[in-house]
Amino acid sequence: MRKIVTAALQMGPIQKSESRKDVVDRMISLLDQAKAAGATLAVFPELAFTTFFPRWYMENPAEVDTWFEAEVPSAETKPLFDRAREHGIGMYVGYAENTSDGHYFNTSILTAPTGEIIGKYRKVHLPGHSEFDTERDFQHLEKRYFEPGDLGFPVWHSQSGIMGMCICNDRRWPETYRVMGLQGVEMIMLGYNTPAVNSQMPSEGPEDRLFHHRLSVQSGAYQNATWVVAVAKAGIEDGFPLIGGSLIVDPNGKIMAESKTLGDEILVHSCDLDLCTFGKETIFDFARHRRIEHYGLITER
Ligand code: CDT
Repeated sequence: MRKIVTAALQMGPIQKSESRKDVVDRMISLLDQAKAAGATLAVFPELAFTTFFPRWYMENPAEVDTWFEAEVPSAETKPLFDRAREHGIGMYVGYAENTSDGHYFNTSILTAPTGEIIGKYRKVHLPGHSEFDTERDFQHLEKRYFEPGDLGFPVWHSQSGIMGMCICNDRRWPETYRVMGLQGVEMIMLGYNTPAVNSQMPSEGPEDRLFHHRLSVQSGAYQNATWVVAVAKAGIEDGFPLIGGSLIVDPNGKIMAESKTLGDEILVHSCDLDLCTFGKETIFDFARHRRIEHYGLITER
């Protein structure tokens, strides 16, 4: 058995006024709980160090830059990385990345339990819009602040398994899971910030939002015979509600753990990666059963 005791570290809201230091202190407290529960893998949300700033329209580049990390770890975030290394916990952490050559991405990194950064992913599917939209109840300006990820969907070997990453809206696209599935992925980690109402259709509220979230994650796990750990930033940020519903889903698509609150909360499950084998060798043995001669349109349009 290849078991990874995995902690989904849901975070409650982060208000616009909160400092990186306060947020990192909260994250360290969650990591300490993960350690006490025996975890060697911890998954944090998308854009974990700040409020979900793409809801704010900004024109001043200097103001935009304040939400991005020019280096990770930085002086402010290093204590988190130090604590993870001391605990022997590998981490998935989402943050806004400002590269040294002037690019902007919605990024996640993966560390090994030794503390080394072993993987980087940049969000491919950017939802929302790039200009202020008067038709929406609130803004979702990811297309303004981020470039589409340029790294594809790689996988990494760590903790005796094959690990993959994606971010929030990526979880709604079957291609995300399948590209990693084709590389044998056994554990997909993802963080998210999902508004609890649809800004373009207020009748679509938290129940629908949670339904589509579970549907996407559970089907991605089942159809690719992989664990998926999906972790929210939840609760009301500066008046704008985000769903919770953090999940640990097994390779059969079944929910093994789900968060109950909209605050900082830890879910722990011992994920046996060998449970991926049956699906990968039978109904989802891609080499035997896929019919790629009929799939061309997927990459043509
Ligand atoms: N962060 C993120 O990707 N959120 C999106 C909201 C979609 S509505 C513009 C999501 O898919 O949850």
